[in-house]
Amino acid sequence: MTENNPQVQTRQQIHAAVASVLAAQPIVDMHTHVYPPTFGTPVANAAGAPDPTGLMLWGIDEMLTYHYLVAEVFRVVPATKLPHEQFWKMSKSAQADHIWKHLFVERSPVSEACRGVLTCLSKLGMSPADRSLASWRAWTAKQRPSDYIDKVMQLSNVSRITMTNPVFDDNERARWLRDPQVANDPRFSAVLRIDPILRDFPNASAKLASWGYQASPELSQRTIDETKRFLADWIDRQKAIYLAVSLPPDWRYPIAETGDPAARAGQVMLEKVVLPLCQERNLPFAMMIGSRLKVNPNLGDAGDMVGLSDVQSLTNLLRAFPGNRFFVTMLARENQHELAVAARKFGNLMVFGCWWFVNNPSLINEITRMRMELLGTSFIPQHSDARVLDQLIYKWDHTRTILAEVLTDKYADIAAAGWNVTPEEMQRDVRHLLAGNFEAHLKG
Ligand code: FIX
Ligand code: ZN
Repeated sequence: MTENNPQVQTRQQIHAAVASVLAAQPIVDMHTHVYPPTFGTPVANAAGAPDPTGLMLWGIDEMLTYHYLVAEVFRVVPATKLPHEQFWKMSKSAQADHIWKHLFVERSPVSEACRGVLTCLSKLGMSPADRSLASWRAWTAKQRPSDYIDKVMQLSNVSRITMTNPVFDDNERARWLRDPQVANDPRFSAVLRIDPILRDFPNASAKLASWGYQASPELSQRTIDETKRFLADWIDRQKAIYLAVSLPPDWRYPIAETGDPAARAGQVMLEKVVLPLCQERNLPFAMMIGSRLKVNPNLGDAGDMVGLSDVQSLTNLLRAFPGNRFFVTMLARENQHELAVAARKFGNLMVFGCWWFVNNPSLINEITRMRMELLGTSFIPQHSDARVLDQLIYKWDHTRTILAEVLTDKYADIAAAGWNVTPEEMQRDVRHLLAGNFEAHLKG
C-alpha cells in the first residue's frame, strides 16, 4: 500500500499513462539541420520560386535522397554498376526514383531510414501502400513551406527547432551577412557551429584573415583575441543559444606540447578562445565526438564514419573547466556506458541523444535504459538530427515509442517496490527529458 495509490498499477495501466504523457509533451529538439523558409528552399512549392542553393529541405524527394539512404542504395547498386559521379549528376528526382526502386520496391524498406520515410508519409496522410511517387510529388508541390513547418511541428509535437549554423559554410554565411534577420523565425533557435576552428585551425585562420580578422596560424595573443572577436560577432549575429563542434574519434585532451601541430592549435583555441568565451557569455558548448569524416569521399555527406573515442579526454576537459557547461554525445555504441558514468562524475556534463549510427531502435532502447539506470531522468534522451524537415515526424515518433517502453518498465519496477508514479509525476519526468533538461542546461 502507498499513501498516493493503494493499488499497485498494472504494467498496462502504466504504459497507457506514459504513452499519453509522452504524446502530449511538446519537444524542444536540441540538434537539427533544419531551416526556416527564409534560408531558401530548392523544393518546388506553392509559395514561390525554388532556390537551387536553398537550405530548407523538405518533401518526398529530399526524404528519399537523405544521405543515410544514399549510403544504403550504393550497397544494393554498387559504384561498379552505377558510378558515384553518374549518380551525383542525376537530378534530385531521378536519384529519388533510383532509391525508391532499389530500397523500397525491389527490397522491403526495413532499415530505420527507409522505415522513417514510411512513417512520415503515413503521418502526413499519404498512404505508403499507394507506392506512388508521382502523387506524393504533386501533393508536395502544392504546399507552402512555412505552413508545412507548422504542420510537421504539429504532427511531431516539436515546439522548438534548434538549428545547426556552420559559420564556415559559404552558402549559409552569405545568407546571414545578406540578411541579419534571416533566422528571425520564432520556431527556430540558432547554434554557432565552429568545426574548422578546432579541427583545422591553420586553414580556419586564413579564412578569418580574409574576412577581416587579424588571425594567423601562429597562435599569438592577437590571433587568440581576433578569433574570439570573430566568434563573439557571430554569437551576436545569430543570437546563438550554444556553440557546437563535431570532433574525430582521435580527439584527445590534453595533448603534449610535442603533439600534432593542428591538434595543438585546436586545443589552444578550445582552452583560450572557445571555452572562455562560452563562460563569459554563459553559453554551453556542445561536443559531438566520434565522427571520422569522408572515409569514402565519393558518397558526399554519406561518406562519414564512426570511430571509438576517448572518454577520459572528455573527463580531463570537464575537470579543467568546471565553470563551463557541456552538452556531449558520442557516436560509438562502445563509448555510451563510459560517457554515462562520466556524467555521474560531472554535473557540468549533460549527455544527449542517440546520434546518427546509434539512432536505431535496438540501440536507442539499450542506451536509454542504461542512461536511466545510471542517471535517473538527468539526461536528454534524444535529438532528431533531422536534415529534412519531415524527418522530425519519424525520428520523434519512433523515439516516443521506445521511451514509452523504457519508462513503463522503470515505473513498473518501482511500483513493484511500492512506489506508484502518478500521472502528474510522469508528466514532470517527461517534461524534464523532452524539454526541461535542455532548457535548464542552456541557462545554467
Ligand atoms: O556533425 C553533425 O552534426 C552530424 O549530425 C551530421 O554531420 C551528420 O551528417 C548527420 O546528419 C547525422 O545524423
Ligand atoms: Zn547533426
